[in-house]
Amino acid sequence: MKPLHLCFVILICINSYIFCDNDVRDKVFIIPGLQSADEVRSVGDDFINIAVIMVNVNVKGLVDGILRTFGIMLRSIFLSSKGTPINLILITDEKSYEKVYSAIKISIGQYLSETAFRMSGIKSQIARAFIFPKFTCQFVHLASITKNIREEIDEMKPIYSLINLNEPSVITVDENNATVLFSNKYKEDLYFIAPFYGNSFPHLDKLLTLDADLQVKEDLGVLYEELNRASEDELIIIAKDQVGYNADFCVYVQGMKLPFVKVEKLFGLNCGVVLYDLEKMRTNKLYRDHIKARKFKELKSEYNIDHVELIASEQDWFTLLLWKYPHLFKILDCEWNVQANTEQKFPCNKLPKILHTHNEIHNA
Ligand SMILES: [Mn+2]
Repeated sequence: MKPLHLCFVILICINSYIFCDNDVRDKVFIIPGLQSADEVRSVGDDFINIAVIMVNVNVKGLVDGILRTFGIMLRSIFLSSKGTPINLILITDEKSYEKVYSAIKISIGQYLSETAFRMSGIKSQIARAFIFPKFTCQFVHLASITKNIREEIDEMKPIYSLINLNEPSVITVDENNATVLFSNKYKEDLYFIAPFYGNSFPHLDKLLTLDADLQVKEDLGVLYEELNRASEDELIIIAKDQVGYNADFCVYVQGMKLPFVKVEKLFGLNCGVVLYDLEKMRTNKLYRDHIKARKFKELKSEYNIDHVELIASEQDWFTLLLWKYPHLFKILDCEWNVQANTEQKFPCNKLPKILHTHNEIHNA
């Protein structure tokens, strides 16, 4: 048999292996339909739990292109996988559910066909096709999370976001007039749920959350391992902000020399890639005390910054909590969340393991 014919036979075999069932892609959706967050269970000890919020996919202008961007991220996860099994949890709403479902099926199909048919480097592509990760998918209703924390969310909104902002606004970052277009979307419920993930997912122990505008270049099991390396008190693993959207604010608070601030040089955080130890979030008394109603307002007042407008919702709350209690956080290496904004005040100079594209769905 000529080499070309042999290649052709191999490709046919791969495809019949992958598509031997009706549609193997449907098998990833272990629980069809939307479920409540408190119903979500681990699908196996070897699986990592990854949550992505995908709501308002139909609202034009708010998140244009989110499905396309999400598809790119999903394929990048498959392509960089070395086989770590993934349980993907989509936090979504009724209107978005079917579109997100289709986007996942399409991404799996595209990945499999691209991988099988790519003619260059056939050996490695064949190897990749066979290490497509064990992959399951569950859909969670956003409202099943927010209904239990309505009071807390409503308390946070006016103090950690520009609740009255109706149009995107421009914020000057530094003396060179570098600007960030700050979206008016940060007053949405979905930007206030992260502090409560411990209680929202009572049957999960660990969770990695990803923005939809990422390009993943490393097996996410490697990142998930960080949770096992964290100390007893480190509940949340998160990278520093590289854009510098709140750089002036950091300098301002630093200048106040508040005695309870335990971080030497203040910096912001970015919630694009975050690891949560949910079990520790449920059991750590200090943390639990701080996610009670009235505590969100109290924390901001303690800094004597009631007159300062905070803009980035839960991300800014995490930042204030970090400055006071740094032992609750582990700082993730910048290579796991390289923020690709055009203007970066604190650029990461490493090759990205995750590139945070900050495209049109995410302006800051
Ligand atoms: Mn983002």
